[in-house]
Amino acid sequence: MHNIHIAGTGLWYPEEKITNEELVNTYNTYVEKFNTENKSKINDGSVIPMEYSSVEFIEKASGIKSRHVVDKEGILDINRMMPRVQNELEGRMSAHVEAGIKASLDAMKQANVTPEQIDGVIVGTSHSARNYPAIAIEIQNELNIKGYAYDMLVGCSSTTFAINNAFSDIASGLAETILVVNPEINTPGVDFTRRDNHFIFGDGCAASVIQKNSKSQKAFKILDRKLYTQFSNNIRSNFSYLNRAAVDRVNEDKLMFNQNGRGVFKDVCPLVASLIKEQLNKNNILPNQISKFWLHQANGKMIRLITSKILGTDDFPDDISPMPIAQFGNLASVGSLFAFNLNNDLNKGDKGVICSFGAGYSVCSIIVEKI
Ligand code: CO8
Repeated sequence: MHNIHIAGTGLWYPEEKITNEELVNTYNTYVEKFNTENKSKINDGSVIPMEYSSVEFIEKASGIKSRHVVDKEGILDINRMMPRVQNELEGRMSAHVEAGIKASLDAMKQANVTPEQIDGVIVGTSHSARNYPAIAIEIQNELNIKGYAYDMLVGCSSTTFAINNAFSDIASGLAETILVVNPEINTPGVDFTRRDNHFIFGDGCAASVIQKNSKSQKAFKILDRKLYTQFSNNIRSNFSYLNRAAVDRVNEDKLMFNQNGRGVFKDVCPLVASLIKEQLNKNNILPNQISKFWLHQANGKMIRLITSKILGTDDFPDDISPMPIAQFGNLASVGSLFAFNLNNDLNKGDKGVICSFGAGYSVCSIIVEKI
């Protein structure tokens, strides 16, 4: 039997925050400008008028009320509609590394570990900031950690898949303590001129220390992991190094995040609920013995629906499945870890499920127990 723990977790998010009102106000001003500038083409039918967004729609459809972002001014500037960020050039620290270090220091403090005790660093994220050198190696270098480091990409399941890799490395004897870091600087990839996408994502980063025989007060034992993938184009980014040489070159904006939100909702809710139910069953745990479901934060309705399918009832308190999505929006792969970090004050023996799901499709569910 392995005693492998989530010894501590840490978060970082930008101070700047955009409310739905601010976002919709900018978007609707942009729409008004577009429709005015294209009035004659709209009238002769050659251009389709843009439609207005609304605060009511956003809150009802997603449960999102605000999101923290790396650059509020750039996103709300109707002549820009995107954050101002810098290229990942040598000579200055990567924004992903900076975010990663802040979350890591928080996690290491909670786990009560020093850099010398860490054997490796795994970065899991839905977006690679660059192809190489790995962001994880830069973090390893900045924190003076020995051993090895690498990056991995599994869409919105990158955080839990990375925790899973850390567990496997420890279980196989390769390491005793691994730092998992998950920067999710999403807003540079969002097309804020698209009504169906402009409200979804925020920026943030989480880190966790996965350790054999942790003595940390905050430690949770990892009881079981379940991983599942199934190919789908319903959440897709075609942005790639191939783009510059492509003979069928298209506008970069069209290559960024794209999704069929309805399709994702329909496919993923039953899939995740049945995977978690199977996993609990295999571990002889009843759904009502789970104190918390820390689920991927893509949509409030989705979180409630999945929880009700697992519990077999609609009648459960909201705090069983915490929803930091209201404040942070969709944080891609770190949503479930934000939910975990902000709501894990449990008693010894209490059990919970950390589960991410998203692009791929990819799902990773981890059952934990407070020690
Ligand atoms: N304001 C007003 N009306 C709107 C708006 C808006 N902003 N947007 C759409 N509408 C309209 C539509 O046009 C539509 O009108 P009509 O009925 O006349 O056609 C109507 O409202 C309903 O639209 P939808 O069917 O699209 O609305 P939904 O109720 O389905 O809600 C959601 C849309 C919120 C997107 C919902 O479908 C959802 O959350 N689905 C799940 C999506 C999901 O889980 N995605 C995972 C993504 S995260 C991930 O995997 C990692 C990706 C990597 C990160 C990328 C960062 C850039």
